[in-house]
Amino acid sequence: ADLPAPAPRSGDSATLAADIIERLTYSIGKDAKVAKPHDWMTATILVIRDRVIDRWMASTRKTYEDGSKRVYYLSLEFLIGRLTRDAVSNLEMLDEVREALQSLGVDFDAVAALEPDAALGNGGLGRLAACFMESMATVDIPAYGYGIRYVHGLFKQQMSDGWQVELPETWLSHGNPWEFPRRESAYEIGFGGSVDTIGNGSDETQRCIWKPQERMIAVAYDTPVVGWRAKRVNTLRLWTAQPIDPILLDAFNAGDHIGALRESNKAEALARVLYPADQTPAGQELRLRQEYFFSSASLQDILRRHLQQYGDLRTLPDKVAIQLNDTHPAVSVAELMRLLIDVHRMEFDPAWDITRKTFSYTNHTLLPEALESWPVPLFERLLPRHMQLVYAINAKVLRQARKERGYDEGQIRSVSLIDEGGERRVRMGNLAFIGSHSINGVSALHTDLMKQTVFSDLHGLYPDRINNKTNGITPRRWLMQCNPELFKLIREAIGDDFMDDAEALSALGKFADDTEFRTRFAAVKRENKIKLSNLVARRMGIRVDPSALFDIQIKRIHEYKRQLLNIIEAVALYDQIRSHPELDWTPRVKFFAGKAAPSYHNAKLIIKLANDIARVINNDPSVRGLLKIAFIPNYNVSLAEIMVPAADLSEQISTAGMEASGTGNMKFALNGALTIGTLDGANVEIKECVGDDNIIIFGLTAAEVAERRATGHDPRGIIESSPELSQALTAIASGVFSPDDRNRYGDLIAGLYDHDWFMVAADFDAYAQAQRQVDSLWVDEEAWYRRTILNTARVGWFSSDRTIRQYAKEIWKAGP
Ligand code: DL6
Repeated sequence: ADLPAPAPRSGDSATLAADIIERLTYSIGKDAKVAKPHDWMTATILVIRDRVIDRWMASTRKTYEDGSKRVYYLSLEFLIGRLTRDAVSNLEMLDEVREALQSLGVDFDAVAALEPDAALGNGGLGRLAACFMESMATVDIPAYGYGIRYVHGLFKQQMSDGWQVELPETWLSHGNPWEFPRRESAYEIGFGGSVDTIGNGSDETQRCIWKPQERMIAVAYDTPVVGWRAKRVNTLRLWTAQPIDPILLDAFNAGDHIGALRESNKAEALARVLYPADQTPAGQELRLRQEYFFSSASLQDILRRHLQQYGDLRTLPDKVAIQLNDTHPAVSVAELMRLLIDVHRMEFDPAWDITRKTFSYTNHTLLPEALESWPVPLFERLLPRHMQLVYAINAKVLRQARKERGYDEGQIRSVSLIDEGGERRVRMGNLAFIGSHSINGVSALHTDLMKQTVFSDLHGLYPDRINNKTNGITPRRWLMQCNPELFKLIREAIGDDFMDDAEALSALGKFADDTEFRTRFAAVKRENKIKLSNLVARRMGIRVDPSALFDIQIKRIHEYKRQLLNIIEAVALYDQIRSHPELDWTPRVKFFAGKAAPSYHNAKLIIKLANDIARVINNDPSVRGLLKIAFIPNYNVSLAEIMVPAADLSEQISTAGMEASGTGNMKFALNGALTIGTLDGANVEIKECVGDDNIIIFGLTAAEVAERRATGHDPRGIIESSPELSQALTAIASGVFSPDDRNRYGDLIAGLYDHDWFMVAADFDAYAQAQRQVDSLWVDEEAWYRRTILNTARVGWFSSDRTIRQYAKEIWKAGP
């Protein structure tokens, strides 16, 4: 029967205000007179959510009706941050919501700031997934994000005497008004047990029945993701794990009260914590369980939806595209094969054909230590049926490699799904590659290196599969929302086109030579710098001068990202300022923020070093405030939203060849910062867009780094021939900055003399020189702002809308 549809909710401020009061009363049960700030936040979110729901249902209905292809983005990480401002702004209701709350005596910004950051990711990979979700809705692609609803997102970072201390993150402690539990969308997930074989055909035709020893239920929680101008609302579906039997009553009645909750605890442990490792292997059984759990739940959900609408799995690749975000969901390849063959009774070959046509895989790192692999015995114990399928797929591929390509034993070893060197391991990168029709890198350089290095033999076998999709960022969050004053200024200058097409920012180029515009651009930057200055004063008691050059490096702490290079340069500069007080030094504040993986010793030591050095330099009167250092604790998306608009200089200084893309580099350039960087990741393409005069490039190229590593280089010689560098290193190593423990940095610095794997010593002089070039550019204020305006004008191409359109057209064959 035709059921009456509710009237869409109005967005005028009077209705919004009345609805907020209604929610406060009837959903939260609070009188406005006694409502706490959190109550206002929840009521406001519920009212905004209603406006989102109207469009959400319309989007879902439309996809059913027109039979469009759906895209599924499988990612173990979604680094979302706060959602409310995003949603309100994309609904274009910011002024109305602000007004509505104001009429109730409540400040919107204060309410929005209460929302916890959803930190369900470690860094770039997770933030990219969040930008992609927003862009998929914006460019009108029917899409679902699938992941895990971690109870504890990425740990909170505190500093204790300059050392990183990790505390649990509790984003759900006040509930999450954005999400909808979907108890009906529940799937059984198995682990362990044995496989019964029926029939006696070849490996590929036998029917197998997996009898898992352990089972649990995956239950969905849905969060709507609103695209720009609310054209479409997509779904982020996160899984939580529940036991099949919440309590083992027999055990309980027998007095074993703890044992009675065994199943329940085991299930809940699975989705409890996000693995905090970034680019380092999380070699834990729980991690493999998480990967399989969310892959299986998502695939069962996808197949159910497809069957319900189309009734035939053979059309899966026509209607479904599944993107594997890195190798974390790679076990999906084996799981889809299992579901097609064992559950839906398909033969191996057609199942394999469907699998490959459905999956595509994005690689996000070339670091060998971050390429996932699992010990065969562990994989076999947890997923015995999948192990059989991995062997069957492997046999097929290796046969083809030998026969069709004449691969020799070395090449066979390299393309195999099983790493036979030492302990036998299942290679998840090879599984994702072999099971996909498209494998993409995330910047032009990274994609080339993928072809030449990790996947060279697989590329030889399947030369059409590797392609590039340079990363992007959503300009809504990373310009409109985080930098409202700059957004307003741009809009006044060039009109609204850039709001729907970031590349239209190019019209701003002509304002680079307009003195009045430059002055206003500089004034906006100054206001943003004042905000950041206030934040460091408030949180850390460090006073900084907003007219100094704000030099910012924010990202995970990793040796290849070379925060150490930046810190050593600060020490060298400190020496120079003291030795030459007569010179005209550019006042500079070096800001750092970022988390280190809890088990990553050197990364944590680098944080301590930054703090040790900051203490000495910030308190040395002979520096006269010309150099200050602030390591701001607990970096997250919300902090980035304050730091990015305040930057004059963006530090993108990774060892060339090691940063797959970077996305911070794009955010800073869009907000009018100049980049100092190596020819690494997307820096290469940023340089092409902004022009050589508007970026400061230094250091070894990826090819030169590879060459030095292959032929060996002499860091000791390099250090000894650079007085600035050797003086800085000697000071650090001898304990000048760590009088309480003079040997603290001995080993860290010795590593630079001995091998310098990350080319810190090798690039030091070039970096220091580039920094002095920055100083001299800074002096000419007009020319500086001319350059920064050109950065903003020329990086519209790095919008994730562009990236998503490329995925849609070239990989998924989906969307308008
Ligand atoms: O593609 C997103 C992002 C890149 O911008 C960074 O350059 C890259 O380091 C990061 N990769 C990872 C890999 N983690 N794992 N596995 O986070 O991806």
